[in-house]
Amino acid sequence: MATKYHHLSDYDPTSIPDASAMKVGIVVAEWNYDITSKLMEGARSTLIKNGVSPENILIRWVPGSFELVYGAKLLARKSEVDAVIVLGCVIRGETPHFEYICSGVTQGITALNLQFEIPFIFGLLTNNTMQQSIDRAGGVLGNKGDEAAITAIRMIALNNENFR
Ligand code: DLZ
Repeated sequence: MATKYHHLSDYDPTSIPDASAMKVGIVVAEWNYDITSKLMEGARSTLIKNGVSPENILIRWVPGSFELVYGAKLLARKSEVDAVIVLGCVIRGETPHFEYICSGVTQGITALNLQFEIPFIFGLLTNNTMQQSIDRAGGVLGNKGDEAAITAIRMIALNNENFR
């Protein structure tokens, strides 16, 4: 999503739907905390900047990215949020762990999107190096947390539309 050529952090605020009545859940992984805490701050501040009230933002931490799917499911089941954003950072190592975690989260979030009537937003950094993650967590390529927040607002607005 956040490449050198395309990222949403420089969005046009006038094009974002009214978010003042929206409730948003955020699930964040503690693994790579220096990165994920910045993603979380980006998401939270972007939601607030676009009208979501702080008391309507529900944040829950989970140990690692693999736990994001279960955390997101709990928020969907046990709270009344209109969308759930998951935020995590997986950095490629020397073993195939990276592939397993990334594919588990991707498939899990896809399944939740099909299972529930609210959108689940994929804010997982899947990078080869720590520098790539730094660049995407408030660095030169913006903040993927901001992008996830804007995506959540747009998807909630879409869900609220009358299609008839
Ligand atoms: C085990 C593990 C590894 C090796 N790497 C990461 C990572 O880069 N990013 C991340 O968010 N979590 C990692 N984890 C932890 C797993 O996501 C998970 O928390 C554990 O396997 C326990 O289920």
